[in-house]
Amino acid sequence: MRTSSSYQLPATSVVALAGGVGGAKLAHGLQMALPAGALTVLVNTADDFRLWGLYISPDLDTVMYTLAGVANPETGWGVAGDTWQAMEMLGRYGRDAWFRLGDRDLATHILRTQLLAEGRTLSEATRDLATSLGVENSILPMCDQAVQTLVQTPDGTLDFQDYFVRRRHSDRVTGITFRGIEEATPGAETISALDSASVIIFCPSNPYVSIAPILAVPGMRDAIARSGAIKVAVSPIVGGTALKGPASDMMSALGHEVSPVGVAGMYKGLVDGIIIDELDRELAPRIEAMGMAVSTTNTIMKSDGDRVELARHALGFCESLARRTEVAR
Ligand code: FO1
Repeated sequence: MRTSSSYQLPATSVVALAGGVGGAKLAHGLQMALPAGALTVLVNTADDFRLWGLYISPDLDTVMYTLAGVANPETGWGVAGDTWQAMEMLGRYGRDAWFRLGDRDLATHILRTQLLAEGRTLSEATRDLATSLGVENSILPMCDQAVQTLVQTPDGTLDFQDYFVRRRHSDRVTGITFRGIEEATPGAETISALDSASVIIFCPSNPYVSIAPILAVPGMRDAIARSGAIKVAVSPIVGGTALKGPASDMMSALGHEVSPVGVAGMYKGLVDGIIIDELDRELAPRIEAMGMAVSTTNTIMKSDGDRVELARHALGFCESLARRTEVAR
């Protein structure tokens, strides 16, 4: 869905940092609110892994399918109307198909794996796939090098999808590391998008396993800090819990307050402001005391209308912060 009355910030070019379903929903809202081509979504790839010989990039695909309008509306990941015959056949071969890959989704993994085997970078393969699906905005992996999130638990260190999907994120998390991050580097397109951005939005994605890996790519924090863009985060924590996934469990296990105040603390120094849900309105003064501007609105995205409303609100908040900065000069 693209609305005809696109919100226009002057000279807008927007970078959204995203991972997972919440991030993809706001990226979709931004796509609907902005002119085609104005948005770059910078996506976590530390969830990527190989399965059945295929290179799977769950967050890139969730963003790509969502922007292409083909995401499964029930799960948020995978393709709408997909079938599961390949998984059923793997079951007949006696294999544990714990990570559910739909038949159409499998085509994406087959083609991406082939493109990478031919020597294309992950950025190039992503552009090829997204363009074919009709996506008019840029989707960029956080880097082209292999980085893997490892989750430390009392039962030992787990690969991310083992922790997240196979074990249903039920283990207590004692630490998170990103294997290979030292060798990672932001791509030239990422640096150029951040340099020329007027707005950078941290989507309501898990701060530990979606946004933190992006920020951990050497040079990324500096590139964001150097950018003249207005930077705003949207809290993924509403009313003391995460809308989806293990973010709130991770926050309490890792010693952060499970609230937008805890989220603000994690992004302090990186963003100019944070959007929190109306339900958390009373927490605004505590965040403002940290030197961060706060705006409240409905952040729960149940419909396409909610996505575009939140995107417009975020862009409007950025515009008001830009005006405030102008006045202060
Ligand atoms: N999440 C699940 O909870 N179960 C699955 O079987 C599953 C399969 C899957 C297949 C392709 C894909 O792109 C994503 C998939 N996800 C699945 C979601 C995904 O693993 C997580 O949401 C992210 O890694 C966390 O951002």
